[in-house]
Order: sequence, then structure tokens, then C-alpha cells
Amino acid sequence: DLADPLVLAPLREELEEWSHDDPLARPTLRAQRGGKMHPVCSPFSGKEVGGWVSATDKDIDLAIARAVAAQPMWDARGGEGRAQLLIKAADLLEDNMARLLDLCQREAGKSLPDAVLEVREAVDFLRYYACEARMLFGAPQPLPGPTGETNLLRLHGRGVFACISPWNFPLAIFMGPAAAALAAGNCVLAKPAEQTPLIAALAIDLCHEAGIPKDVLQFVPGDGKVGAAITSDPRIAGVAFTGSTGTAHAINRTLAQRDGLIGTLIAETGGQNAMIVDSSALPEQVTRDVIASAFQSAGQRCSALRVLFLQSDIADTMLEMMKGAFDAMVVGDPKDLATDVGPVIDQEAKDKLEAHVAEMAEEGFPVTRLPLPVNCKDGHFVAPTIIEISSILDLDEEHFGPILHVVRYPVGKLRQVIDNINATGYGLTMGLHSRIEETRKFVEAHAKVGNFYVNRNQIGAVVGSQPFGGEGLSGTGPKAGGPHYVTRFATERVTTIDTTA
Ligand code: TXE
Repeated sequence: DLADPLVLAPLREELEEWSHDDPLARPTLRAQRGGKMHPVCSPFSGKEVGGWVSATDKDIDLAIARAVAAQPMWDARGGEGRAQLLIKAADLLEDNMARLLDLCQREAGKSLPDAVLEVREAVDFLRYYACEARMLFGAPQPLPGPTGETNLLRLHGRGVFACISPWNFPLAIFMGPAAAALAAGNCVLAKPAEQTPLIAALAIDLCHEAGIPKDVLQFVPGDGKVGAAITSDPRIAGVAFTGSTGTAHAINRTLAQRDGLIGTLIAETGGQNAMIVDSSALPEQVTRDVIASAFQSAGQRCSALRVLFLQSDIADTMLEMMKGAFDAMVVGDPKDLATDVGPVIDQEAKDKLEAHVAEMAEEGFPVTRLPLPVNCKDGHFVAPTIIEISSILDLDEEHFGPILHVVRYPVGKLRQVIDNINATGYGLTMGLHSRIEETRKFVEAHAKVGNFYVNRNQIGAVVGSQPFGGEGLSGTGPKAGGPHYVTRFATERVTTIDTTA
């Protein structure tokens, strides 16, 4: 008794009945009637705010078959036809801003400013990739050739893409890759993170309302096992994945081992993001940017600052100033506008972060923590933490939460600092606070990072202006929200015509 299509018949009514003014309303998502209901819980209160029932193997098989059948028609619609629908979807997301903001706050525990940024970014992605569809997937591009011959290059969709996304940007990172895949003429199976499927479901529903056919864009609720089942299907042409480096490796192996299509992987993963501060930097500006980069969104941004390098002659003064700003941060309910740091996503994330802090303290590294207020007892709160370490290489992995590590480096040892940062293998963001032009050029020339921020915080990525993504263990590129991203979802076809015949 499969709902037709995979995004469920009941979902539509439930979301329509559900009012964002009613705090007790709990939308639920089902790919099928029956099956175990998995709760979606608020990171702040721990209370259930909705639920989902996983797609089965049969659902996935059917969803892929429908997508494969629909893809040639979607591709034939052309860039302009697809762009119009993506723009309509962007308009509908904007019209439904209040519902989207509310879901984002409920299931992801975001502050209102973070939630607004998130919805705006999703809308920007839709509009940006619609532009790309118009520019790149319109008339064929003529190529040079001898007299009597015409050569034409056209871009087409590759087929069916799986878009697998994390919980930290449950709308923007969910919508962005899906919009790019659609713009390029692919059909999409979108699998959001199991912690945050509600906002994703509403977004997909709005895309359908905009006119994107239901077989072209399908929503597949489920956990990592569902993600693995989709990617192992030989009919999937490519995977756009954002999440942990370990999962990206697992998907890569899956794609390599299956028979059938040679799959493309576009991966955006974590980072061991560093900021370097020398004695020419402006201390107030550094303090403001360090606090924002490390603790905004409870440190749950892939761009967030993890390791701060302070030149030794200014380290004590800088740390003292930073601790003043650190002590003034307000931890609490993300719905309260006075809150600076909200909860982390779930108990598992909290346990992992707490274990890391405990281990570092045991090893004798100095640890400073903010006390947690009483209204934070029920949620998944991790007290903002600063840990002084001796080297970035003391850290074995990315710690995805409100934890800042600080390293002092001797004057004249900038090259060694950059070598150590590069040696982590990650290459997502880096920040530099220095007013010495030569230093900026030196770091720019030697740092292997995707996004380099100078004399500002390092967490912004504006669609179209700051294309975002890393290299090495941080991802495959090309950068999301940049001019080359959509082309990774496309295949090139060349027609050569003998015009003398
Ligand atoms: O990621 P996962 P999680 C990093 C960060 C964080 C860590 C773990 O370091 O601590 O990832 O977060 C699906 N085949 N980032 O557990 O497990 C899964 O269901 C196919 C960085 O959320 O990688 C979810 O939809 N899919 C980051 C998605 O992959 C699989 C943002 C991400 O899950 C799968 C978030 C499999 N074998 C976390 N296993 C960033 N760079 O933005 C899981 N999934």
C-alpha cells in the first residue's frame, strides 16, 4: 500500500492542518502506512516535535524507477523551463517563511537569526541555480572547426542524483544540492538527516506546489541505512553529499563497488578550521570575530573556527580579552533573542563533545568552561569551552560543537603553523587577522584551504559572492553557490555535422 508518490499522501494534509501557532502540533512523515515511527525531538527541550517512518527497500526501488522514467522529460524541458519552476519554488519558500522558520527552530534548535539566514540561503540557492540553468543549459555552444563542419556542445543532466544532507543546515544544505541537480536536468532523490526531516519535507512539498513534478523530486525519509541503500543502486548516476568525512568515504566505496553506472560523488565534509592572529591585528576586532566564528550556531557549522593560533607575544593579552567576551555570552533557549549559544543537535553529539573535553582535561590541557544556566538542564547543551593545546596535531578529528582550541606559536614560525594546519589533511576554511600585506600573501600562497577569510569572521558564505567548499578531507569541490557547481551535475554532449553533405 504505497503512497503515490513517495512523499506521502498523509504528509500534505498533516502539514496543511498543522499551524505554526500551535506548539503542540506534531507533523509526521510517512513513506508508507504502518512501520515504526521515529521521533524528531527538540534539541532545546528534548520534547517530541514530530516523527518519520523510514522508506523501505521497496519504496526506494520504486522511487528510483519513477525518477529514471521521468528524467528524459525533465532534461528535455531545457534550462529556461526548469529555471521558471525553481524560481517559483523560491517564491513559495519566501511566502512560507514563518512555517519554515518555526520548523527550523523546533527540530534543529536554531536561533531566529540563524533560522532566517538558513531560509534565505535556501531561497538564494534556488534563484542562483535557476540563473545557471538559463545560462548553461540553453542554446548549444558552437565550437570552432574547419570550414564545412559545425560542432555544437550541449549540457545535459546525468540521470538520477541522490542528495544526502546533514542536520546542521536542514533546509539550505538540503535544498542547495537538490536545486543544482534539478537545474542541470537530473531527477533527485532527497534524503535529509534523520534528526531534521520535517523542514525538508515542507520544502519538497512547496517545490511540488511550484510545479516540479513529483517523480522528478522525491523525498526519502530514513537514516544512514536508507542513504546507503540508495547509493548502492546502480541506477543512481551521482551523489551530492554533505556530512562527515567518514560517511563520504563510505559512499565513495559503495559507488566504486557496485556494477552499473560509474557514479559521481560531490562531497562537502568537515574541517579542522584554523585562524591565525599576529601582533598587527586589532584586538577588539579579533575578539568579536573569534567569538562569532567559534560559538555562533553552537559551533555546528562546517566553517566554524576550531583552532585559534595566537602569536606568542600577544597571546596573554588576546586570551584575556577573549575570555571577557566569552564570559559575557548567553547560553540558553534559541528562541530567546538574547541567546548567543543554543543546544547541540542531540544526545549523541553532546556525549561525544563532553568525552573530548574530559579527555583533554585528563591529559592536562588547560580547560575553561562557561557554567550552564538552569534552564538548560533538559536540552542537549554543551557548555562553551576553550582548551589550550600545544599543536593542532593533538586533535584527531573535528569536534563539531562550541569548543575552541587555542595554540600559541612563536614569532617567526608562521610557515610551521601553516605546515601543521595543512598536515591535518582538511582544507575547508581559514582565517587570518593581520594588517601586514606580505603575511596575507604568504598565507594565501601556502594554505591549502577552500575559503580564506582575512580580518573578519570565517563563517559566512553568501551564495554567488562567496562560493563555499573545501579540498582534501573537506570535500571534492566544486564550490556550492559558485559558477562551476552545477556543471558537476551535468554531462557534455558534442554533435559534429558535415554541412557540405
Ligand atoms: O554525519 P553523517 P552526522 C560532520 C561533523 C559531525 C559529523 C557527524 O563532524 O560531527 O559530521 O554528523 C547520511 N550512506 N558534519 O552523524 O553521519 C545520514 O543519514 C549514505 C559536517 O550527521 O555523515 C545523513 O543524512 N548516507 C557537516 C548524512 O548522511 C549516509 C555537517 C550525514 O550524516 C550513510 C554535519 C551511508 N553509509 C556534520 N551514513 C558539514 N560539513 O556541513 C549516514 N548517511
